[in-house]
Amino acid sequence: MSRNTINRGRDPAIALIRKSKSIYVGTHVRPDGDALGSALALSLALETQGKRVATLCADPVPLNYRFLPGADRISSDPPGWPAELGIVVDCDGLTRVGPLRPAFEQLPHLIDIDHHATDQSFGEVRLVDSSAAAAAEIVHGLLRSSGVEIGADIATCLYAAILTDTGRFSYGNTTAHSLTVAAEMVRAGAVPHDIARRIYEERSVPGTHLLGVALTRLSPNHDPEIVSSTLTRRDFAKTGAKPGDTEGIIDHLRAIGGRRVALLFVEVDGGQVRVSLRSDGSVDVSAIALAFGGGGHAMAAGCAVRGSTEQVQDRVLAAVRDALKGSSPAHGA
Ligand SMILES: [Mn+2]
Repeated sequence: MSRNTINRGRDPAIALIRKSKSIYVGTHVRPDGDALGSALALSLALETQGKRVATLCADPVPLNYRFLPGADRISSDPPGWPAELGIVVDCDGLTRVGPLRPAFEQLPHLIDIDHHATDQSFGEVRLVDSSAAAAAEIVHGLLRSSGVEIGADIATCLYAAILTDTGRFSYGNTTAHSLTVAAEMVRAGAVPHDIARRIYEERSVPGTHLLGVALTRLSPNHDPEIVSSTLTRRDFAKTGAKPGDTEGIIDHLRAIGGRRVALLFVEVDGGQVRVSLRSDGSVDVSAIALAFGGGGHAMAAGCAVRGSTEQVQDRVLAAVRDALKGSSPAHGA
């Protein structure tokens, strides 16, 4: 979608916000930096406009994001008061809010702010722009158009969101606009070295052991263009690592040269395997994830698939091989 699409949605969004006194801001389960940064920046901004705001996420805030201004306000349960409006950020479909879905579905008005390529947009106003590197870029545009003053707290949230969704400004989604907004946030008070240290340099000892397990279990070299690794529930039990400790492991796989697709399979409770997919840009992994009920972006996507780790590996790897056959390697990548 073009920038025009989001500009068309911006005025109706501002009008809806203006007439709403109470608002639920929600984001997706297993929240990442963009989910949290976007939801918090928006919540803080709405409060400066005198709104009553609840910030909702079904899962707890991972340790490395607890420094974000307002992180302690995030709740997994809707408050006792009803809202006139719901704003959902960084969600590729309303199902992504998980158990909070009924709380948002019953609201009279809903705004969807998202940047995923697999269009599963919802709500009466949709600010969806797949050219945005992060939902935070769209939130930033909305705040700008609303005349909100962006102070250090909001700037820190938006900077953290863009930093993480662009892989520290290294993924293919990074644009001049991403960097311009980031620079503007630094001018407004975000401190790059402090934010990077808190997000990326807080890995626990059990989390580091889990990373070690993933790295020693790289897939055998049958597929020279694919690299994958698998973590089982036993690995978590043995290392003492928590589910959130898998964050960033896929980046180590992605860093292996000459591989077009990197995959991490993580066995989770309930007989499911969570699959993270990364691409060098020559193949759209969001299409693969979508075929398994997931979603994401061309270069970073995910899905949860029912079955044993072996079954899920076989099925997903077969789909990846098919996709690789139908495309050629990225130019010069
Ligand atoms: Mn995002």
